[in-house]
Amino acid sequence: MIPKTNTNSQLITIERHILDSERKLPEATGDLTNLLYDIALAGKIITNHTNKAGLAEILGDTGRTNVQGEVVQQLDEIANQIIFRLNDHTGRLAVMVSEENPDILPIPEKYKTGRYVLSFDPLDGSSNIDYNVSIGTIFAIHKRLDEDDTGPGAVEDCLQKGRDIVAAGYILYGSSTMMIYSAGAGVNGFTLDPQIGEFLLSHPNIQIPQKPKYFSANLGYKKQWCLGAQKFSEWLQGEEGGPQNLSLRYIGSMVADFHRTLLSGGIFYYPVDTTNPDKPRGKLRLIYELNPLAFLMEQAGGAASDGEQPVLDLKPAHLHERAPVFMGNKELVQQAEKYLAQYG
Ligand code: AHM
Ligand code: MG
Repeated sequence: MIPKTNTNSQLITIERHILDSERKLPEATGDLTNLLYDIALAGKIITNHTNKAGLAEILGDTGRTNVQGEVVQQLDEIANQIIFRLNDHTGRLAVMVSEENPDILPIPEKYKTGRYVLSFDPLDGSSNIDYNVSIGTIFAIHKRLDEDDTGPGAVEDCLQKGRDIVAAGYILYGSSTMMIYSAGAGVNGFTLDPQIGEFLLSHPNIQIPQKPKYFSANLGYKKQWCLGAQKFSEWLQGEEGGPQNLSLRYIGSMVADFHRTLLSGGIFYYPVDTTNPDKPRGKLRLIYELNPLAFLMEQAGGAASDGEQPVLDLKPAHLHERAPVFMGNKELVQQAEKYLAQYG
């Protein structure tokens, strides 16, 4: 007997979706498709590890030995290595760069290099791991600056603007694992079915809802923020004619706060802490965190700004550059820019 299903809904795996999108591009070589698929695979392997994160062996400090006398690794280091090792030998990448490493990650000499550059934060929100709160992997893909170059990639290849991203996305390890990505033609979301080990299309063509529902920021630091960000927060809470009905949500994992903002509408922001001279440009990292998510937000009809200009137009001067961020519904981001311009 044929099982009762909604015959209008197709089951589309991420592999099929990526392949179908590629077929629409006559110049595509398949490299980007395979690269995205390898990232999805990394997400499945990391899911396996995060699901076991409550077990002592994984939660121990790096360098400590467990009862078997093995050196224990932290989950963010494990995720970092999984992504690197899945991608170092495929011939698709010229170079990689990770939030976990101070310098670029060259492709080992024994392997061929390729046309693409992969930037990633292997496990964003890692301070939340011990509390069983959602964390995620964030990534962006650029073409190398000189596509005909067959030598190793260089730091300049990694210092490109977000505006030149070819594809970006994140994998969210939450109550289920989801992968959200865009290759420049809209944003699509896939949920991992753990029984069959496949990401299935669950959120086609994501657009940020017009009516914002939540705002999201660490208001615990409000007094340390610049006056513009403080005034903007008060406006969000209904002062000076601001919205009367926005709810506050803050997880402290940017990838999870972003995901909720994308699906529900609203704004996520992380301004500059004026009392922290070590971080004059805020906390979040432009290359690994802000650019990929800003790319998705713009693709979904929203906006992302550092308070003055679109995040995607910022040119990183160094690999671990930070920037303040305001991302979500366009009119809320514009309002943030207005307050920052007015009060500084
Ligand atoms: P991480 O890369 O060390 O995990 O730090 C980044 C995280 C973001 O996910 C999150 O938005 C932010 O730090 C939270 O910071 P805070 O605790 O200052 O609110
Ligand atoms: Mg991070």
